[in-house]
Amino acid sequence: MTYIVYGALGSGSIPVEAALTLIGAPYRVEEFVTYASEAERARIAPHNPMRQVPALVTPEGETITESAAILLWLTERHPEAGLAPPPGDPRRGRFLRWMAFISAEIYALYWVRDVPSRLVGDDAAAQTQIKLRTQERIAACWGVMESQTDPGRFVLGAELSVLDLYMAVVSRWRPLRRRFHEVAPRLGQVARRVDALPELAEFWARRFPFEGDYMG
Ligand SMILES: N[C@@H](CCC(=O)N[C@@H](CS)C(=O)NCC(=O)O)C(=O)O
Repeated sequence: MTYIVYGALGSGSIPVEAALTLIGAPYRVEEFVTYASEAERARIAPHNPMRQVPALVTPEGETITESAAILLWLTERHPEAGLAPPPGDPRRGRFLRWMAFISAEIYALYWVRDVPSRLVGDDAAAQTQIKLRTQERIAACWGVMESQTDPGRFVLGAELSVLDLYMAVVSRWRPLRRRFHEVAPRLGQVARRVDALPELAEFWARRFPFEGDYMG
């Protein structure tokens, strides 16, 4: 019954690993630092042809890719953990909306941002523009989410869900948290609460420590 997570420190596997930690399910991580090198991307290709982390191998041996799909699947498999409003719950639409939004509108931009030459080749000026414009787009998306949600203790209200884990991790990437707090102050408060969850303290310290320039 052990899950395998293909992941990397500080990457999109972190919300998946955090969810498994809260669920209390046994899992092990196989490290593929795909954002760091072509060699690592080649190494993960047999598991995920998109050459990305995260991927999850279920206890039945199925491999699931796409962070949002993995998180949703885990909430369905482990409803007792209460990490998502169930189908029929009035919060369900909002939950699905923002899970898809973070995945499609924000996370997807990092494929370009991390390696701008993928779209513009060796043109250094164009690469700089891509970095700047994706950064602005990401900040604008967080601003949209801020304006369209009414967070309480967590994004959907009183209860923690995988949406909070997803947002807390992705908002630590560029343009980094300081900017995130500027454009999304209420969501920023939620992110701070997720950072401070006692049940994840050891996990954060090990897999995504609060050091370096994450605040920006
Ligand atoms: N749509 C994917 C995106 C995954 C992704 O971009 N992962 C990054 C690490 S955070 C990666 O592996 N990047 C290497 C690459 O795209 O070449 C998901 O949501 O899981």
